[in-house]
Amino acid sequence: MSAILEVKTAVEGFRLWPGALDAQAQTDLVDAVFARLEAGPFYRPQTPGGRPFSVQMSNFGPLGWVSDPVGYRYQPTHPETGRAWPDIPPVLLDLWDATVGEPRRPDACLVNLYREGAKMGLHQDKDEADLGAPVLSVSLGDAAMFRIGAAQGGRTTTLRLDSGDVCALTGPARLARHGIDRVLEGSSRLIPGGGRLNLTLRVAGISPR
Ligand code: MD3
Ligand code: FE
Repeated sequence: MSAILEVKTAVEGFRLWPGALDAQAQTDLVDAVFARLEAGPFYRPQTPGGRPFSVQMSNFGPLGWVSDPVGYRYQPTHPETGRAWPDIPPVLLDLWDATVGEPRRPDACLVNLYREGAKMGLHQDKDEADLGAPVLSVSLGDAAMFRIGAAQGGRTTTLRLDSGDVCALTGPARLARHGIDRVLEGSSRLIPGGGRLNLTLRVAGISPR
Protein backbone atom coordinates (compact mmCIF):
# COMPACT_ATOMS: atom_id res chain seq x y z
CA MET A 1 0.00 0.00 0.00
CA SER A 2 2.86 2.33 -0.84
CA ALA A 3 1.46 4.80 -3.37
CA ILE A 4 -1.05 6.74 -1.31
CA LEU A 5 -2.80 9.21 -3.55
CA GLU A 6 -4.79 11.87 -1.76
CA VAL A 7 -7.35 12.64 -4.42
CA LYS A 8 -8.55 16.23 -4.34
CA THR A 9 -12.23 16.28 -3.48
CA ALA A 10 -14.43 18.52 -1.40
CA VAL A 11 -14.21 15.80 1.24
CA GLU A 12 -11.39 15.40 3.73
CA GLY A 13 -10.75 11.85 4.87
CA PHE A 14 -11.28 10.22 1.49
CA ARG A 15 -8.21 8.22 0.48
CA LEU A 16 -7.78 6.42 -2.81
CA TRP A 17 -5.17 3.80 -3.68
CA PRO A 18 -5.41 3.41 -7.47
CA GLY A 19 -4.41 -0.06 -8.64
CA ALA A 20 -3.84 -1.33 -5.09
CA LEU A 21 -4.66 -4.85 -6.29
CA ASP A 22 -2.66 -6.19 -9.24
CA ALA A 23 -4.20 -8.41 -11.93
CA GLN A 24 -3.48 -11.64 -10.04
CA ALA A 25 -4.86 -10.30 -6.77
CA GLN A 26 -8.00 -9.16 -8.58
CA THR A 27 -8.54 -12.59 -10.15
CA ASP A 28 -7.94 -14.32 -6.83
CA LEU A 29 -10.41 -12.03 -5.08
CA VAL A 30 -13.10 -12.58 -7.73
CA ASP A 31 -12.59 -16.33 -7.28
CA ALA A 32 -12.93 -15.97 -3.50
CA VAL A 33 -16.14 -13.97 -3.96
CA PHE A 34 -17.76 -16.34 -6.45
CA ALA A 35 -16.83 -19.40 -4.36
CA ARG A 36 -18.87 -17.89 -1.51
CA LEU A 37 -21.87 -16.90 -3.63
CA GLU A 38 -23.23 -20.44 -3.79
CA ALA A 39 -23.88 -20.22 -0.04
CA GLY A 40 -25.02 -16.59 -0.23
CA PRO A 41 -26.35 -15.78 -3.69
CA PHE A 42 -26.91 -12.33 -5.15
CA TYR A 43 -30.44 -11.05 -4.80
CA ARG A 44 -32.14 -7.77 -5.59
CA PRO A 45 -33.21 -5.92 -2.44
CA GLN A 46 -36.18 -3.57 -2.36
CA THR A 47 -36.04 0.01 -1.20
CA PRO A 48 -38.15 0.89 1.84
CA GLY A 49 -40.52 2.38 -0.76
CA GLY A 50 -40.91 -1.04 -2.37
CA ARG A 51 -38.87 -0.47 -5.55
CA PRO A 52 -36.17 -2.95 -6.58
CA PHE A 53 -32.54 -1.81 -6.48
CA SER A 54 -30.82 -1.94 -9.87
CA VAL A 55 -27.75 -3.23 -8.00
CA GLN A 56 -27.73 -6.89 -6.93
CA MET A 57 -26.35 -7.59 -3.48
CA SER A 58 -25.04 -10.19 -1.07
CA ASN A 59 -22.92 -9.98 2.09
CA PHE A 60 -20.04 -11.75 3.81
CA GLY A 61 -19.36 -11.78 7.52
CA PRO A 62 -21.34 -11.96 10.76
CA LEU A 63 -23.63 -9.13 9.66
CA GLY A 64 -25.05 -8.12 6.29
CA TRP A 65 -26.76 -4.94 5.13
CA VAL A 66 -30.30 -5.47 3.87
CA SER A 67 -33.14 -3.27 2.68
CA ASP A 68 -36.81 -4.08 2.35
CA PRO A 69 -40.13 -2.31 3.00
CA VAL A 70 -39.40 -2.56 6.74
CA GLY A 71 -36.29 -0.40 6.26
CA TYR A 72 -32.50 -0.58 6.18
CA ARG A 73 -30.66 -2.70 8.73
CA TYR A 74 -27.88 -5.21 9.39
CA GLN A 75 -28.83 -8.82 10.03
CA PRO A 76 -26.94 -12.12 10.43
CA THR A 77 -28.84 -14.05 7.75
CA HIS A 78 -29.55 -13.90 4.01
CA PRO A 79 -33.11 -12.60 3.51
CA GLU A 80 -33.98 -15.21 0.86
CA THR A 81 -32.17 -18.35 2.04
CA GLY A 82 -32.32 -17.67 5.78
CA ARG A 83 -28.73 -18.90 6.05
CA ALA A 84 -25.81 -17.18 7.75
CA TRP A 85 -23.71 -15.07 5.37
CA PRO A 86 -20.43 -16.66 4.16
CA ASP A 87 -17.21 -15.56 5.83
CA ILE A 88 -15.29 -12.46 4.78
CA PRO A 89 -12.39 -13.50 2.47
CA PRO A 90 -9.25 -13.35 4.67
CA VAL A 91 -7.38 -11.29 2.06
CA LEU A 92 -9.89 -8.48 2.65
CA LEU A 93 -9.18 -8.51 6.38
CA ASP A 94 -5.45 -8.23 5.56
CA LEU A 95 -6.23 -5.29 3.30
CA TRP A 96 -8.20 -3.64 6.13
CA ASP A 97 -5.25 -4.04 8.51
CA ALA A 98 -2.86 -2.62 5.92
CA THR A 99 -4.89 0.49 5.14
CA VAL A 100 -7.33 1.97 7.64
CA GLY A 101 -5.45 1.88 10.95
CA GLU A 102 -8.54 0.69 12.80
CA PRO A 103 -8.00 -1.96 15.51
CA ARG A 104 -11.57 -3.25 15.31
CA ARG A 105 -12.05 -5.77 12.54
CA PRO A 106 -14.93 -5.29 10.09
CA ASP A 107 -17.94 -7.50 10.79
CA ALA A 108 -19.77 -6.79 7.53
CA CYS A 109 -18.79 -6.92 3.86
CA LEU A 110 -21.46 -5.73 1.47
CA VAL A 111 -21.07 -7.14 -2.03
CA ASN A 112 -22.61 -5.01 -4.79
CA LEU A 113 -22.95 -6.34 -8.34
CA TYR A 114 -23.58 -3.85 -11.12
CA ARG A 115 -24.78 -5.54 -14.30
CA GLU A 116 -26.06 -3.61 -17.32
CA GLY A 117 -27.58 -0.25 -16.41
CA ALA A 118 -27.20 -0.60 -12.63
CA LYS A 119 -26.37 2.51 -10.63
CA MET A 120 -26.61 3.78 -7.06
CA GLY A 121 -28.13 7.14 -6.18
CA LEU A 122 -26.44 9.68 -3.94
CA HIS A 123 -26.76 8.56 -0.30
CA GLN A 124 -25.05 8.45 3.09
CA ASP A 125 -24.09 5.27 4.96
CA LYS A 126 -25.62 5.70 8.41
CA ASP A 127 -26.88 2.25 9.40
CA GLU A 128 -23.74 1.24 11.33
CA ALA A 129 -23.70 1.38 15.14
CA ASP A 130 -20.52 3.49 15.33
CA LEU A 131 -20.21 6.04 12.54
CA GLY A 132 -16.69 6.80 13.73
CA ALA A 133 -15.31 3.56 12.31
CA PRO A 134 -13.88 3.77 8.79
CA VAL A 135 -15.20 2.08 5.65
CA LEU A 136 -12.98 0.37 3.09
CA SER A 137 -14.12 -0.23 -0.49
CA VAL A 138 -12.63 -2.40 -3.27
CA SER A 139 -13.67 -2.03 -6.91
CA LEU A 140 -13.41 -4.94 -9.38
CA GLY A 141 -14.37 -5.32 -13.04
CA ASP A 142 -15.88 -2.55 -15.14
CA ALA A 143 -14.89 1.00 -14.24
CA ALA A 144 -17.47 3.32 -12.71
CA MET A 145 -18.07 7.02 -12.34
CA PHE A 146 -18.22 7.68 -8.59
CA ARG A 147 -19.57 10.92 -7.10
CA ILE A 148 -18.77 12.21 -3.62
CA GLY A 149 -19.60 15.38 -1.73
CA ALA A 150 -19.62 16.66 1.83
CA ALA A 151 -22.23 15.44 4.33
CA GLN A 152 -23.71 18.93 4.57
CA GLY A 153 -24.37 19.18 0.84
CA GLY A 154 -22.85 21.53 -1.72
CA ARG A 155 -20.72 20.58 -4.67
CA THR A 156 -19.78 17.03 -5.53
CA THR A 157 -16.67 15.63 -7.20
CA THR A 158 -16.80 12.87 -9.80
CA LEU A 159 -13.98 10.42 -10.19
CA ARG A 160 -13.46 7.17 -12.01
CA LEU A 161 -13.00 3.99 -9.98
CA ASP A 162 -11.14 1.26 -11.87
CA SER A 163 -10.70 -2.42 -11.20
CA GLY A 164 -8.22 -2.95 -8.38
CA ASP A 165 -8.75 0.49 -6.86
CA VAL A 166 -9.22 0.66 -3.09
CA CYS A 167 -10.64 3.62 -1.20
CA ALA A 168 -10.98 4.39 2.50
CA LEU A 169 -13.54 6.68 4.09
CA THR A 170 -12.51 8.07 7.44
CA GLY A 171 -13.30 11.12 9.54
CA PRO A 172 -15.47 13.68 7.74
CA ALA A 173 -15.64 11.46 4.64
CA ARG A 174 -17.40 8.75 6.60
CA LEU A 175 -20.69 10.60 6.33
CA ALA A 176 -20.07 11.92 2.82
CA ARG A 177 -22.84 11.77 0.25
CA HIS A 178 -21.79 9.40 -2.51
CA GLY A 179 -23.11 7.28 -5.35
CA ILE A 180 -22.37 5.52 -8.62
CA ASP A 181 -23.68 7.51 -11.58
CA ARG A 182 -22.81 4.92 -14.20
CA VAL A 183 -20.71 1.89 -14.99
CA LEU A 184 -18.53 1.87 -18.11
CA GLU A 185 -19.83 -1.37 -19.54
CA GLY A 186 -17.28 -3.64 -21.16
CA SER A 187 -14.25 -1.75 -19.80
CA SER A 188 -13.05 -4.95 -18.09
CA ARG A 189 -13.39 -8.70 -18.64
CA LEU A 190 -12.69 -9.64 -15.02
CA ILE A 191 -16.19 -10.50 -13.78
CA PRO A 192 -17.87 -13.71 -15.02
CA GLY A 193 -20.98 -12.52 -16.86
CA GLY A 194 -19.61 -8.96 -17.01
CA GLY A 195 -20.15 -5.86 -14.95
CA ARG A 196 -18.70 -4.39 -11.78
CA LEU A 197 -18.26 -5.74 -8.25
CA ASN A 198 -17.81 -3.53 -5.22
CA LEU A 199 -16.87 -4.92 -1.82
CA THR A 200 -17.37 -2.65 1.17
CA LEU A 201 -15.97 -3.51 4.60
CA ARG A 202 -17.60 -1.96 7.65
CA VAL A 203 -17.73 -2.18 11.42
CA ALA A 204 -21.51 -2.51 11.53
CA GLY A 205 -22.37 -3.92 14.93
CA ILE A 206 -21.51 -2.77 18.41
CA SER A 207 -17.89 -3.55 19.19
CA PRO A 208 -15.90 -2.08 22.06
CA ARG A 209 -13.03 0.24 21.19
C1 MD3 B 1 -18.28 7.12 1.06
N1 MD3 B 1 -21.14 1.51 -2.68
O1 MD3 B 1 -22.29 0.10 -0.70
S1 MD3 B 1 -18.06 2.38 -3.03
C2 MD3 B 1 -22.37 1.33 -0.62
O2 MD3 B 1 -19.42 1.35 -5.65
C3 MD3 B 1 -21.79 2.14 -1.71
O3 MD3 B 1 -20.92 0.07 -4.85
C4 MD3 B 1 -20.65 2.18 -3.85
O4 MD3 B 1 -21.93 3.32 -1.67
C5 MD3 B 1 -20.28 1.13 -4.85
O5 MD3 B 1 -22.89 1.93 0.32
C6 MD3 B 1 -19.55 3.13 -3.57
C7 MD3 B 1 -17.21 3.71 -2.27
C8 MD3 B 1 -17.81 4.09 -0.95
C9 MD3 B 1 -18.27 3.14 -0.07
C10 MD3 B 1 -18.73 3.51 1.18
C11 MD3 B 1 -18.74 4.83 1.56
C12 MD3 B 1 -17.84 5.41 -0.59
C13 MD3 B 1 -18.30 5.79 0.67
C14 MD3 B 1 -19.16 5.22 2.84
C15 MD3 B 1 -19.12 6.53 3.21
C16 MD3 B 1 -18.69 7.49 2.32
FE1 FE C 1 -22.62 3.91 0.32
